[in-house]
Amino acid sequence: AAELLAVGETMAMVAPDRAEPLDAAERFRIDAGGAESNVAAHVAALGGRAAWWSRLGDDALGRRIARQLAERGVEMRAEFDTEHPTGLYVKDPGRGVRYYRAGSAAAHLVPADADAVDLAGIRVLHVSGITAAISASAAEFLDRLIDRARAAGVLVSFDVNHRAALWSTETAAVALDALVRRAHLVFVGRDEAEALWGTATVETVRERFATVPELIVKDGEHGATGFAGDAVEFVPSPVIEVVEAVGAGDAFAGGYLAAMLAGAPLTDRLRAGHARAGITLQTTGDFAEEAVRA
Ligand code: KDG
Repeated sequence: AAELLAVGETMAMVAPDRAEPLDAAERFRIDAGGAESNVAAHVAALGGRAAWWSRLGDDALGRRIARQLAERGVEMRAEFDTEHPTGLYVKDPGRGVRYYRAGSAAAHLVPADADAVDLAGIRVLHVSGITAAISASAAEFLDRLIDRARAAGVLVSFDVNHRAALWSTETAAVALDALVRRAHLVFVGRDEAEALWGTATVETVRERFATVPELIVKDGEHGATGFAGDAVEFVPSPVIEVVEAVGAGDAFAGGYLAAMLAGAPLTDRLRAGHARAGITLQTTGDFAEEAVRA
């Protein structure tokens, strides 16, 4: 049975096979793309027991996502919505991403849905700030789910995942700050924190969120710092030739969480995060099983 449950929207991701602009690319893949399900897939790939819950459209893209995640060893708990579609996102390497997700099945999540999420036996609930950004009702759903997890003694893992295309920085800063403070384990980028809260250094991020039991501040190619209670560990990033970076944060979280579930100490969790991110940085996709592409 699953120990980790990831909850959040997964879309169909369209990405060029190679890191070339969308308007010129000829070959594409359609894969499951969602920050939280990516984390679950990485945990499963590393031998952890991971499940994923969200709502998909009852359409071909939704069924494709369900199949792909199951093939990656993720326990599929998603439900299908017969009225609203699966969202879509398209990668334009070097230029960012385009979302086609307004009104998606996941955007229609409501607070009562949180009561239907089965937390029995779950040690870690992994969620992200994206759910708070996709719709007001999904944000309320997320709040209620976190409340339930906390009440049940489930560790809440939260990746800030600020997506500037989905909401204003001002709105995001307030909402994401509150979510960080309610999590037990938080992943945040140093640059992301600076954009949201003006905390320019890794240390000022820790000062702002001093009450978070375990805070991981990732600083791109420099490295990641883990603050766990009074312990502080810094692990430099491996040197990687980056093909496309979207999805690397999820890979880091997946590596970290898999190591945590296996009982590894802080330094080893950070190392596992970097190792996993390094693989994903070498592909245009969101998820990679191993370093495969040149
Ligand atoms: O971290 C990768 C995600 O950004 C990608 O999978 C799409 O979930 C996604 C989102 O909302 O951006």
